[in-house]
Amino acid sequence: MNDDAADVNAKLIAAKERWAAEGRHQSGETQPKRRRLPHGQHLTDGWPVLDLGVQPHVPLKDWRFTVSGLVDNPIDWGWEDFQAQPQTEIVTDIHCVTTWTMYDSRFAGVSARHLLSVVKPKPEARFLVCKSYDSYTTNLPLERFADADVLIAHSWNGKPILREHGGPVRAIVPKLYFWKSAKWLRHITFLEHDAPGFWEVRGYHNEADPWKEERYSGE
Ligand SMILES: Nc1nc2c(c(=O)[nH]1)N[C@H]1C(S)=C(S)[C@@H](COP(=O)(O)O)O[C@H]1N2
Ligand SMILES: [Mo]
Repeated sequence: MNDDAADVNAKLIAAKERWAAEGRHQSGETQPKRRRLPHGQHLTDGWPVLDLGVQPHVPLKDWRFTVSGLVDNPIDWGWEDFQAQPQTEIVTDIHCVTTWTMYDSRFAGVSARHLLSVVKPKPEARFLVCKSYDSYTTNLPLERFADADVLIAHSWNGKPILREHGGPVRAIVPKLYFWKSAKWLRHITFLEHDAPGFWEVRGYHNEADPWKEERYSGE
């Protein structure tokens, strides 16, 4: 090495020594970053439609939403009662057990938290079942339903949710596989004991957390 090269080399080593002291390139994250796409999922272009072969037609004038079971204040809302509640918007990714994931959907409606503040579940209420106009059911622990991002939704990306996607009103439970989000929502009942729903008694996982790949109950 000639003198010039030795000089450059020494400067480089000194610089690296300084970076080491400064902790350069250290991200500062104490945990690996969570990926956005859960394992086993792929991004979908459109929004697929999944149902039991029936897409109930519920005119707004006939629409009812009732809550009963272990609550202090059971409700029976028509469309205007529902619209008169405080409105909430969320932007969320949704994950279907059939492996599609859709990013950044904007849903509007009444938050589960607001609904809970109206119906006031009794202390012994620990679970609930959503029942739909097509007779579909799905069950949730009360603590999952009480998450800040759970909605009784009427709009998607600024427009009424189409009938094929569960309009006029469907549940949105963003943190769980999408079968936990009942379309054509008609009724919620609060219970002391868990009561597995349509897919939950047909081999789907009771908890349905996509980040744990809780797809089927046999796993
Ligand atoms: N009432 C009702 N809700 C339902 C279903 C259904 O058949 N009936 N299917 C579930 C399943 S398996 C999925 S994946 C999503 C599909 O919603 P989408 O058709 O809007 O994509 O709705 C869920 N909610
Ligand atoms: Mo599904």
